[in-house]
Amino acid sequence: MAERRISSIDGKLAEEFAIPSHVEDVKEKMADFAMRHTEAGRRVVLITSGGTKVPLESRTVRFLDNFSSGRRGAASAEYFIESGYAVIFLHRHRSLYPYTRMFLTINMLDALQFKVTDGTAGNPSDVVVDQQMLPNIVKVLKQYQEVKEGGLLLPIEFNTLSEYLHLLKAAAQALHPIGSKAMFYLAAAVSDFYIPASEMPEHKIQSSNGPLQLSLNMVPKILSPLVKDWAPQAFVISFKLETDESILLDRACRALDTYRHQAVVANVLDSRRGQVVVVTPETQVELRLTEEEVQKGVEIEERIVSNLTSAHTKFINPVSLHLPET
Ligand code: 9Z3
Repeated sequence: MAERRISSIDGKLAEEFAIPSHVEDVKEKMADFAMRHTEAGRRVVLITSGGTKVPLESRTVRFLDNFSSGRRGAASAEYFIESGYAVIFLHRHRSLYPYTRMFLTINMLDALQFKVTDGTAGNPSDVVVDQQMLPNIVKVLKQYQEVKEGGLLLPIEFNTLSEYLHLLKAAAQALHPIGSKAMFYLAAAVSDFYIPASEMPEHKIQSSNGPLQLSLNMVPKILSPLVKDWAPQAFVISFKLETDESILLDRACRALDTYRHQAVVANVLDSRRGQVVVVTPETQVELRLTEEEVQKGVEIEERIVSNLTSAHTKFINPVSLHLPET
């Protein structure tokens, strides 16, 4: 019965969601990355990040989108790398990116100047940075270059829901060989609804036809085959977002019950930057920043990553029960 459900999700994926042409190349890259780092003694985390775009026309003019900025995923990638992980960063095109995320609101051209020599500016080869406009730029640049040199971050982009689904499946299969050393940190805000290719108009929907009524199908729950079939030994974390706090923990527990993975990070839209609950089958741990910590620039992702990396260690090396000899 369970097997039939899994294969029907797989079938649906192949039939109703266009397969990106580069998926096999990306899968090979991810598998090589995972194997190389595992052999070097590192664990590997696959982070999904950002929202998804659901097209309304196949020659897409309009689409449905959501709020996610990708900040959770980008910040978490940095803390995982700091904790010794290698990171596959499966992110929405143009959502926030590790390290550069800190400078996104700054106009680069305002932060750069030609160097002034002999009272004259203008040697085009000498450009200097105004470090007041780019706070921490030296520290962040150093970190970024170390990460690049160590090959610790593998960025993979998606745009549409179809790309996200196929690339996540490919990632899960690519990480299968490293077993429990793999963590899945599914922070992307993925649409629950879509229009199947067979029902999508090819051309731009005409407003002259009057008001538009949309009927959307349910997106298959791919957490199910991911946990049971594609990467059954991995440590899997999903995220649950609600706007109504009173139903949040119940929904998180239900997800754990349904998919049988290791933890759900539960958060409410408005308070997500300062407060989450990490829900496992045995525990509910609230992580919350104080006002003072927020002022100091502490980020909740540091706490989330610290909690989950410890749990991952226990997952990989379960403490064996030593009974006293009689
Ligand atoms: C989350 O709950 C993430 O924490 C956020 C992060 C998307 C809220 P930002 O990108 O926000 O930093 O702006 N992600 C999962 C949200 C989600 O759609 N989950 C689904 C659900 O709740 C299923 S996994 O049903």
